[in-house]
Amino acid sequence: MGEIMTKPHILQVGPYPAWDQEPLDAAFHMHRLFEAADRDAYLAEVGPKVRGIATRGELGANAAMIAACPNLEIISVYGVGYDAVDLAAAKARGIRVTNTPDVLTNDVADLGVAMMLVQSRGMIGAETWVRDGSWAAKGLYPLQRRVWGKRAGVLGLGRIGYEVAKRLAGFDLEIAYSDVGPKDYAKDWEFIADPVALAERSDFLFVTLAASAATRHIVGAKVIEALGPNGMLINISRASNIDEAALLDALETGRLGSAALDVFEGEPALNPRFLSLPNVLLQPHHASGTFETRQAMGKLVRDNLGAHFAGQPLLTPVL
Ligand code: 8YV
Repeated sequence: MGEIMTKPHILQVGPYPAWDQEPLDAAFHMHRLFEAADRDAYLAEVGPKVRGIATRGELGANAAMIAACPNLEIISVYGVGYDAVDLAAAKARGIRVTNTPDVLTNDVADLGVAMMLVQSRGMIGAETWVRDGSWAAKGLYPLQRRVWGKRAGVLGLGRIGYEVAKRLAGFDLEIAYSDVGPKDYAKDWEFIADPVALAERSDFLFVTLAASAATRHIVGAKVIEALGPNGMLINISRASNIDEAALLDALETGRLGSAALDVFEGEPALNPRFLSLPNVLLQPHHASGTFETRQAMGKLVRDNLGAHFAGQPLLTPVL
């Protein structure tokens, strides 16, 4: 060996924890787009050197970013969702794309189920009731809604949807799911092809679909109203799967009972109408946000980049 390797130049779209940043800085020339005052000027300057993009699920890599990097070979996504990557642009140029599946599945499922429990039992309000002295001053906290034994619908029975359903089975929920077709690994659960029919028979509807142009607003006014005034919508996928305007209208008018949401259109800014609703539980896109999972995600991002530049097979390729 003994040859001096030139470190590949990587465009970094968003921040990573120090435990990822340090090894990335050691192995590659990292160019931090998110720190640039003028992103277009920065892209024009570093783009020609860039052979890899390291991004986050929600940030992706758009056509302009890909076009600004004429020598781009690989896009490594920190996240299972790659809907924010312009796959057509990548494919047209033979650019490889990787994501971080599997390592986050259980945490995302945990958070979805936790949101259902917290919201159904009114735990955020109950905590405030204790902290602000209402318990002593006003007495008993209002009664809440039971979870166990109810009917849950899982929209999208992929890796995350499957883990959600498995957990719900532990709460003796009656489970049904929608997907492109029945799954052989879901024999105990009812398959209902039509999302409106799924929502109609469900008390809790979990949205666990990989987002794409085909699933955009798949949860529209009809699904939301079928879920109804006693129903709860839980979204741990992407905001684009839900017609957010229809959701806000239904929550404001009581045509939908409640929602527990980890993702929002235009996040981290969100529609201020959400903030004045008493019947929503809001989370900051944090379903994969544990030390353990984020460490595994960061390692996969690095290992995919490392494998690519070493001429080895990618660990978790999308393209
Ligand atoms: C991450 C995600 O929060 O996996 C995904 O697709 O959206 C989340 O796990 C995100 O990608 C981290 O930036």
